[in-house]
Amino acid sequence: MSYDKLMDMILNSNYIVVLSGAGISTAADIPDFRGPYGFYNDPNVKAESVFDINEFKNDPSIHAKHFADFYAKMVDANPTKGHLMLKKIEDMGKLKSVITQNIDGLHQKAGSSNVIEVHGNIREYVCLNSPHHRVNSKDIEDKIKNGEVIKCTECDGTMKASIVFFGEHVQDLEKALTEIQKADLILVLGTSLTVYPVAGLPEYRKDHTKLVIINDQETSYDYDADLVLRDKIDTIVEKLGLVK
Ligand code: CNA
Repeated sequence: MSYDKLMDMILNSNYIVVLSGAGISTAADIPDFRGPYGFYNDPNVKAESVFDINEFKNDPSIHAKHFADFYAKMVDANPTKGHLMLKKIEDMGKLKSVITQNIDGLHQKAGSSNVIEVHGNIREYVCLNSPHHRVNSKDIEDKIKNGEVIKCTECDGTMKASIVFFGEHVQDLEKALTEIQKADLILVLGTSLTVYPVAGLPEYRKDHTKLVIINDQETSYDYDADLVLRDKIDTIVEKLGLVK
């Protein structure tokens, strides 16, 4: 019944905007943060500090050590059925943009054309001394996968992946907000909606805009949604039948 309702909502919309999180990529074997098998539930990792900019400046080796495996998983992953379904909805002329908190690049790998990466991405490393000192991650991949701290070849500063750490500003927030305000349907997929300011973006939607939340755990915005599907994303894909 809810799946039929979701399908109707998709078919009756003309400007769908997606807000995605780590949960859309768990089926590609990339752990999320707050799900039951997430990074935050790993007793061997002090997860909060691994992605904290002040901790990183203090001692980048802790981040480098823990990021190695995570990076390898992301860079070698293929898009999930969830990513492919979104591309399909774009091809139907319905979906106009994907705002993602993810850094793994899988929406682009699936072919989505308008992806707003509010938490950055892993494609480049940037020097802490100068935003102009950049290197393509592919060129230093062995070092990243070995858990080494990356040093800038221009000034010997410390480099970090161009992802947004806790304590840093999110990227393209204005662009994301503009999309939210253009939307007639917002699909939120695989995010715990706990990381701000991105979690609050759907609150800025227009009065007529419908909100759907698809997540296997409860979120604090469920009360505000027109439809909540507390399922695995793969289950939704299967029920909608848009991707085999
Ligand atoms: P989160 O806080 O870990 O939440 C993910 C949510 O998805 C949880 O509520 C899970 O229960 C749910 N979930 C997991 N798998 C599925 C599934 N198959 N179907 C349905 N629901 C599922 O992650 P958020 O994205 O909300 O938090 C934002 C952080 C996480 C951003 O800064 C990201 O950069 C960061 N992150 C990104 C990746 C990635 O790029 N793949 C991976 C891990 C963390």
